[in-house]
Amino acid sequence: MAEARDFNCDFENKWCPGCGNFAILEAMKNALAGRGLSPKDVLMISGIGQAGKTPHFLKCNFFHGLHGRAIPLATGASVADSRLPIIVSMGDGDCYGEGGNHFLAAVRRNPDMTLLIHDNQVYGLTKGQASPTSKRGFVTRLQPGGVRSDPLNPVALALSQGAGFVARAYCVHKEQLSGLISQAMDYRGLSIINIMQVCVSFNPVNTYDWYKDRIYDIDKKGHSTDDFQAAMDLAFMDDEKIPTGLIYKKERVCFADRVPVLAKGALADRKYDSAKVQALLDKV
Ligand SMILES: Cc1ncc(C[n+]2csc(CCOP(=O)(O)OP(=O)(O)O)c2C)c(N)n1
Ligand SMILES: [Mg+2]
Repeated sequence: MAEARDFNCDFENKWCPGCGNFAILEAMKNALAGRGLSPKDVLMISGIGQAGKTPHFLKCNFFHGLHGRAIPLATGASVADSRLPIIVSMGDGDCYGEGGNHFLAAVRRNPDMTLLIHDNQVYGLTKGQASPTSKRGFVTRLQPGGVRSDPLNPVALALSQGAGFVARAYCVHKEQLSGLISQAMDYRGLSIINIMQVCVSFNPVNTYDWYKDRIYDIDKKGHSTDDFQAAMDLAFMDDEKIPTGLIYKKERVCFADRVPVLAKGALADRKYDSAKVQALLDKV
């Protein structure tokens, strides 16, 4: 029987005390153990940032890639071996800024992976610059007059582009989050969970106190996850009330089913025929 502590890793953790990432990590371990998985059964992929360090602190197979580039790495891995569940951990900057175009491509392709975005609305690792999800007026040392752009709305963006599994979560509500992670892993295709994450060092606005009276669970309000219009309404939160839970779910064709050659099974199991490859190269 798998337990959350099987995923503990003794790599020294330098996240700030009180960081919302600790709760996200715990929710991940609970979700994985709850599914009876062991560390060798999971592949985690991340980019750069504090969120990108998550796989260092979780015992599993992992690849820590370049800033913004976790999604293409994960897509490649899913093509090579579609049997391994893939979890991608990215920060808001990593996913929607540096990796924004990869995010869009992934929504269109629908590769089978669970994408967790640790959305603290700031560039944490590099000490507090504005990110694409920072609110207008958010003051940082680099933006002393406040951010002038409007924030990106990741949930609305994912929905509008046809994503088939879109959820919003809050780091403190670990039980809801681990349940969502597990549901996301059941979904065949790209499952996106935008996790509202507190950054105790560089986001003095969106604190634990700030979230306390704003966050609410949509499951308790009888939301239908197949209602696109209702999902869009939930996407456009106004900061006074922040709905969390599974916002939208529909079946879509997975990337592996769009590429005929992948129907023959995992590439990792295929025999490599050097003569065929050479013959192909000789034609060039
Ligand atoms: C191509 C590239 N640009 C910029 C950087 C510098 N950099 C490293 S992490 C980071 C921001 C990370 O912010 P986010 O993705 O929100 O993660 P967080 O640290 O907040 O978890 C930046 C700009 C980099 N490493 N590579
Ligand atoms: Mg961030």
